[in-house]
Amino acid sequence: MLDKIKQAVLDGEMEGIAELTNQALTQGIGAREILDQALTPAMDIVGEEYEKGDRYVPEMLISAETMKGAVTVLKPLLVEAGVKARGKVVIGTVEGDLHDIGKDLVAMMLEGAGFEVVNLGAEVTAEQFAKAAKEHGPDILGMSALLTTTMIHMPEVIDALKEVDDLRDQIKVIIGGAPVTQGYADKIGADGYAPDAASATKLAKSLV
Ligand code: B12
Repeated sequence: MLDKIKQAVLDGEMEGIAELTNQALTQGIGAREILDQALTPAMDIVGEEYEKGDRYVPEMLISAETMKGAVTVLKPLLVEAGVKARGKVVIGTVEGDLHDIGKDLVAMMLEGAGFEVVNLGAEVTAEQFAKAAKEHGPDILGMSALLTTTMIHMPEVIDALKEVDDLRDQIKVIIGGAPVTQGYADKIGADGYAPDAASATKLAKSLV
């Protein structure tokens, strides 16, 4: 059963995943077991295949969606059992930028890896990022930018975090998006950069 669920995530079988997950639960397999022994290993493989170039973005999205379908079924049980999230991430695309496909992919992969994710959407101003950081108290704040004209808002967000109760000291800041580089992350004082969703998950795990 666990192998079947793992394979369904790898194959992106969105339609059947909720039923399959429910079947496993009915057979007495625990929610935690399904998460740790089927879903998480499947997404690890998806991430590895993407990094090697054996899997493309649409396939990764479909697997991430399939995983989400299973997680939706398991979530109430996991919460009941007191399984703590790996950490909390607030993520959004910066002001003036409406590209959200990559950011949503990162958000989905983070959820798949066990993080609680607050997705602020696109065109998020520095003030909105800072307000959300104060409200949700995340471990990590993630920013995405796809335009050279909008990535310049990233340091503004870092400054805004410094201005609200020294939030900058309590939160790790990670950035990404096509024009963004490790060099830019270093320049603006971010804690990390990742070129894709799979490495964003690795980065987030390493920071909490
Ligand atoms: C789809 C798209 C659009 C769609 C966006 C739809 C949407 N809802 O997102 C639409 C049509 C609306 C659009 C509009 C525009 N676009 Co556009 N768009 C693209 C396109 C083709 C694909 C972007 C994409 O989704 N890639 C797929 C995802 C999966 O990849 P990704 O975003 O890079 O994300 C990955 C990583 O970067 C990383 N990542 C992303 N975010 C984060 C965050 C964190 C924290 C981390 C760790 C990692 C991470 O992980 C992601 C997943 O692996 C790109 C070209 C390209 N090939 O990139 C142009 C592109 C980004 N657009 C461009 C431009 C110019 C525009 C417009 C200005 C066009 C115009 N004249 O109107 C407008 C701007 C609108 C605005 N204000 O934002 C240029 C940008 C040039 C530049 N250097 O500034 C590009 C590069 C095209 C080009 N070659 O000219 N666009």
